[in-house]
Amino acid sequence: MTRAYIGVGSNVGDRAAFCRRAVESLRTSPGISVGAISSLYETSPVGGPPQRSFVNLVVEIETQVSARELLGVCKEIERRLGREPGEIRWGPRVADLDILTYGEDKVNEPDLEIPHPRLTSRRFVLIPLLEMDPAAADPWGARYADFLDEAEGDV
Ligand code: PH2
Ligand code: MG
Ligand code: MG
Repeated sequence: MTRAYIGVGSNVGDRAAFCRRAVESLRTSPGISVGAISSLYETSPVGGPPQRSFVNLVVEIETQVSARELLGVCKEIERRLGREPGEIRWGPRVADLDILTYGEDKVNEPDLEIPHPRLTSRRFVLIPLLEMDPAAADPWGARYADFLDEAEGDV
């Protein structure tokens, strides 16, 4: 069993409902059990075109599914919630599920980087993650709390 954290965001339609549906979809996925769920945060968009504010949360899961399979599960949930392929990078989206951490694993592949490469620069993921685990640290031992001051975005 591996503990992983998934960042969830939406800035289209009923943003909070899309975030909750994403969590429920993870809960019903084979081999995944959902643990703690952060509060929902309204956050200013970071990067991309001018766009509506986001609702973000972070969810803790315990899983037997590999990191690679988990990426597929996240993409499939996004697709089922209505996300269209080929959208603008960092643009509006109904649902975005990003693997933030996967145990102590380090993955560096073109389509999968763990820990998430922008985790430490985005307050909209650091704050919900630290709400659940204030002492959280990356696989090299750096504490996520130490990145908060330099990170971007209003939460
Ligand atoms: N996601 C992005 C780009 N910018 N900004 C906020 N506040 N929340 C997000 O989830 C977000 C973003 C790309 O996935
Ligand atoms: Mg994202
Ligand atoms: Mg994503």
